[in-house]
Amino acid sequence: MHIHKYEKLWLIFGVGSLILFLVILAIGAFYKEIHPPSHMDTIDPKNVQEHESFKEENLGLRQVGENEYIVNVLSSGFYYDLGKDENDKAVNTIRIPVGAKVLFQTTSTDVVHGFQIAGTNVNMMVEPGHISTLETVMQKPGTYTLLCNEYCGSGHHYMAATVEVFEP
Ligand SMILES: [Cu+2]
Repeated sequence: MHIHKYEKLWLIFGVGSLILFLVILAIGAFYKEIHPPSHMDTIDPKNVQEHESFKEENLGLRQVGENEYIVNVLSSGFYYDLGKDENDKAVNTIRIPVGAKVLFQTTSTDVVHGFQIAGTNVNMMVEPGHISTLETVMQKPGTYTLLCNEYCGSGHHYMAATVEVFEP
């Protein structure tokens, strides 16, 4: 069968761009580990304390294995509740050793918020009634900002916390 030269070029271009698209998708999914956040678990947004993970004493950073951590966070206007320290002060900085496996769990008690740790692959939408979870490995040491990237009201720009990834 004879295919015209231009038709051949278009076919190569079409198939080539499809392959390029799939390669970019695969790099994002498997190498950079960017996945859509899970919204499988539901919760009553007016009574989040009823859920084990969001009881006051379970908020913030907890070590659950040799190099494994869970971070439970309540997102609400305009503040990330990371629990309290030993002096009963609200925690605004969490420190995680580099290379640690961390499971972030968060939910909202009011409106939709964002949960992004700038410079990492942690980026979730936080919806009232749903528990957003994301597991990641903190790869690079540094000081990162956890911030809200969904406009949630007049104090939106105050909604931030700090994540320090340190060399143990
Ligand atoms: Cu916001």
